[in-house]
Amino acid sequence: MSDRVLVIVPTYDEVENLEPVLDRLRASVPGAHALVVDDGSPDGTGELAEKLAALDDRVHVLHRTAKQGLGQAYMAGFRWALERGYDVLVEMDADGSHAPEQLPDLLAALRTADLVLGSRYVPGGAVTDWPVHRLLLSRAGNRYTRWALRLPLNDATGGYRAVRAELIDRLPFDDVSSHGYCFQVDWAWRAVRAGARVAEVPITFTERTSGRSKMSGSIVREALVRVTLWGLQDRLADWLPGRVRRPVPARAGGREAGQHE
Ligand SMILES: Nc1nc2c(ncn2[C@@H]2O[C@H](COP(=O)(O)OP(=O)(O)OP(=O)(O)O)[C@@H](O)[C@H]2O)c(=O)[nH]1
Ligand SMILES: [Mg+2]
Repeated sequence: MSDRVLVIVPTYDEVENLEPVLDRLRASVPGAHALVVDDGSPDGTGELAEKLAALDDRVHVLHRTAKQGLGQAYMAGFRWALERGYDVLVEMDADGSHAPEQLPDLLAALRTADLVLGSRYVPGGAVTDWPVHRLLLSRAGNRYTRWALRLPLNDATGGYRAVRAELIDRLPFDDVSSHGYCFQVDWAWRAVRAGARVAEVPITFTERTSGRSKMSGSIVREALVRVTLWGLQDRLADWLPGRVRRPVPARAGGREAGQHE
């Protein structure tokens, strides 16, 4: 593939995980570049990223001063990539949960799609080492999201994705304020409503073996509250067309295309 691929890796306290994941990425897709977006990790992840970047010109680092959440980190990474003319952007966690060895599958599917989601919940997808309550939370969260937003995706909260830069360029990101993995739902929905071709390919998600999870009650609450409000607002827009603004515009050519934006 001659596309210029940038893998965006957000980090907060991932000093033990970063180098192995970049090594695996280099072995799996040697032509890809990586951008580490570090939010001033106290454990020195940012300094380590600088050292790795000095040794390999395919590795880049974007430092941010404070921990502002996954959404802000990815949006900064997207801007960085668009300014530099990358063709394909990839989201990948630094903790080893997203196997770089499966990136070729995502990139292959991107030949006929604008956005490819690595999915735990399509046939062939899997989650290893998660306690039952975590798996239930994730599965229920995805079922609820699918129903509330009428979003035809099985794993809208997942964070292993490949996307064409053109799609990112045309999606409105200015009003995105989600912080945690709600950000993933937010922009997947925008992509579907924009009429993008979205594909899901199976991935095996592996729980981190080092470092601490940044998942928290407030991240789950953010997703639950926002998805519920968006779903209600979207249905109100069905019932009161022209009076209620959709949270995300309806698909171009759809019922209310262009009406509210
Ligand atoms: N730059 C930046 N990265 C973050 C922030 N929060 C999380 N990350 C990174 O985002 C990725 C996903 O975060 P995790 O803590 O693994 O969250 P998770 O995958 O939902 O939770 P686990 O399944 O428990 O690992 C990791 O690479 C984190 O280091 C943040 O505020 N800023
Ligand atoms: Mg993780």
